[in-house]
Amino acid sequence: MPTIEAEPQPLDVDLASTALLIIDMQRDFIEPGGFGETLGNDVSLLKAAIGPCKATLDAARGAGMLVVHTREGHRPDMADAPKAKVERGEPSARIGAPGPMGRILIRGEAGHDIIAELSPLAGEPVIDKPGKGAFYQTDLELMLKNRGIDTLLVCGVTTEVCVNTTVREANDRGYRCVVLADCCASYFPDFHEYGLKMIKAQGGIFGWVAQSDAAIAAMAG
Ligand code: C5J
Repeated sequence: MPTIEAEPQPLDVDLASTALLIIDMQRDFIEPGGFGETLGNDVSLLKAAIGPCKATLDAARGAGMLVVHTREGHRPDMADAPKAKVERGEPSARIGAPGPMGRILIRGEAGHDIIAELSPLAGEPVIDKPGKGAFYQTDLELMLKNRGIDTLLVCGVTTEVCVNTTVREANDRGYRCVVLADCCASYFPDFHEYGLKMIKAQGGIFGWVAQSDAAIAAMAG
């Protein structure tokens, strides 16, 4: 069984029961004109995660692993968007408002798409989630259970928001999560750093943290 060099300690992984989970690598967060930028963020800071994510995705596909993608967003009628979430930010640039990539954070709009570099292949599940956590109001847990998955390699954006929320949800459900540090990014570099520290502290209270190279080596081996 391959071992991933990780912190706080190396972890043995059975690839047949391990999935790659790629969180919200969407145009709305990563490209100018989307939700991330309307909130006042420098979206260029997220670009560093794209190359490592792509290399990890290629390795997972090569190893025949389950790959699951998520997208944060809402129905066009916004019936699934809580008022408290919609009310944040400048009124002209809130969720549902028109932007250069279509309505902000709305399913079916260009901004909601996963970036071209990480486009899902046919057969790879895409989970549309209304919240920050990928387990909230989705069928992710059922899918993982039906596939016998007990370990998740987690990539995506942003580290301290949707990645951390999902890892905490997964940890409480009994999944072993290995967060791939260079496959994640934040608009706030210090939040990225501390988001990862929070996961691996206290003996790995929420999970493990590794670099993509270590995961790729385990997938290849
Ligand atoms: C945010 C996310 N940051 N995918 N969403 O609002 O992390």
